[in-house]
Amino acid sequence: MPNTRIRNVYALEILDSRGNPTVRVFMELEDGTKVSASVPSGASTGEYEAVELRDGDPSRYGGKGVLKACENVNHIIAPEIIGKDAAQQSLLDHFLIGLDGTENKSRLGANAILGVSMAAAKAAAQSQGTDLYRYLGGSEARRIPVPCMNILNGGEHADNSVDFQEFMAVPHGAPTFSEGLRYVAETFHTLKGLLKARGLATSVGDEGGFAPNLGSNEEAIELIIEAIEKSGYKPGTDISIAIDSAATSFSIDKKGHYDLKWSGAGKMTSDDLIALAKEWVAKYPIILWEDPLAEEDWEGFAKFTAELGDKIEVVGDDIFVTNTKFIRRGIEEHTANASLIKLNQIGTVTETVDAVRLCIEHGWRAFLSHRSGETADTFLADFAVAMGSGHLKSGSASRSERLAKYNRLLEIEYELGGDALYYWK
Ligand code: 2PG
Ligand code: MG
Repeated sequence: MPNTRIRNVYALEILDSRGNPTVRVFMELEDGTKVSASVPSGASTGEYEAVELRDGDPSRYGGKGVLKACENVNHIIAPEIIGKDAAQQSLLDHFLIGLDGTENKSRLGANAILGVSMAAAKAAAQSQGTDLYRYLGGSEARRIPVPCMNILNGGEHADNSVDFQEFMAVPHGAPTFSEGLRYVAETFHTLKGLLKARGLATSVGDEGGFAPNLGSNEEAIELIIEAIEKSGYKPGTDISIAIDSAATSFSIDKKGHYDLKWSGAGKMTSDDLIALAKEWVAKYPIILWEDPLAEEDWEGFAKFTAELGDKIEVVGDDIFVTNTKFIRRGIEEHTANASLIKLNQIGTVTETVDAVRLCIEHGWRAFLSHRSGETADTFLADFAVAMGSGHLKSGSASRSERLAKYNRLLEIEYELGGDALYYWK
């Protein structure tokens, strides 16, 4: 048996895909295994996410430095976990939660804790000569997620006139992951041509999708449908559309009032947004809708789900923040029928696994997700296969930090050969 005890662990401040500091943790085991893990960072964050510790020192990176989080790894966490077994993931994660001692990981920082937690999983897998997806998911781990590719960006991820943050192309009709990826990558390129032909910008947003100024939010859908067709695919059969409104970013109070400020469409209530969604779902091949309403709008969310939950997947992101406490409430109140899953919203691998399991046990779906600030780390790809939850979003077909995850999934599919599974539901 390899010796998976931790010999050394330390953290380094690195930069993410937006050029903002984030944490990279290095871990070495007694058997000589060496790994590193890098932590992502969001822009449209939920209020109750685990705390991403930032230095707040305006003289460095506009206050966004993460030296404190790194010091916490080096001076508080390291001395406590050196000698512990990296292969005992949940014991280690619960030890870290206890060492932090707060409910939202605000003392040591979720960025510090998650880096250590991910590094331990990677180190234990590597030491055992096992791929990470197998180590975390066992021999059953063979379902490759459908790539929900965010080809058109708006909201806080872009500087354009589109209110909804993400318009994703979902190749659920493809026979395999690699074919699905090809379907949507081709659609991305076709969309570029369509935008160019209309004299619209083809510069990209934070997640690599195009960020043109459009006349309305609906135009985004119409353009994507045109791109799907022009690429030779059938909307609704080969490729459908998923939307992340990220509605918290345009909510103006905690009472179900919104301002679609980027497009200039103006003020709307929860009921208006629900009516709009009903109209679009009837008209367009929409398969999934994330954060159609804001994180505090539990009532609006439940209404949305009552109206549309039998037709599409309704995903809660900011409202659940990958936290079993909020997901459990959502299950009881029929708030949605799926939860977005982001490792750094909750801050340890074990708690993220718990959130996925809770969803699946209650007939909900778990939608695995990157953050808008990413690194080249491919942990998410292996994690999504390990969880077998059937779909993931990792941005568009541009920007290497996005493609790194899709490319890792290609590798996993290749390695699994005929054993790989690919289906939407
Ligand atoms: C989201 C995410 C990822 P951010 O809202 O789902 O796409 O964005 O990381 O900015 O929260
Ligand atoms: Mg979201």
